[in-house]
Amino acid sequence: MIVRKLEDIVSTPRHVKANDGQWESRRLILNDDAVGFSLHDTIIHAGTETLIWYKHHIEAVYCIEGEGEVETTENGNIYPIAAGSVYLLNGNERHYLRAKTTMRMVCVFNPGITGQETHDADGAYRPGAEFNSN
Ligand code: 9YT
Repeated sequence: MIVRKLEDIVSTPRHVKANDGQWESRRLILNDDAVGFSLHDTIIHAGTETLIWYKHHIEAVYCIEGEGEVETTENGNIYPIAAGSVYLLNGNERHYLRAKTTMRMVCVFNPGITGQETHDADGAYRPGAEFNSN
């Protein structure tokens, strides 16, 4: 069994900040824990917009604080998100995430991410270590 505390992750290499400063992600469970997913406690800073496109991962995002919205770019649909809302990117949807207030999200990625990823120019994370093993 593994037990970790958020306070033990803050300001370590498991605490990753977006290149453009929109979010910071505290990565509680990572790919090298070998359980098939990663689990992050993520802060989205108020007033920010992030273009995200996880082409290689499924992500579930459970908002526990704050409010904002997600816009899927293929159709312009807008989904208001507030504490208690979950969204699941089960179609690798390209989307904007906009935080009206500071949002706190519990994020689950399948496959798990390796730990140091920040978004590339498309808003994607590269495929995880499981794709690079041979
Ligand atoms: C909600 C979302 O996707 N935010 C971007 C950061 C990412 N979820 C992460 O690595 O924690």
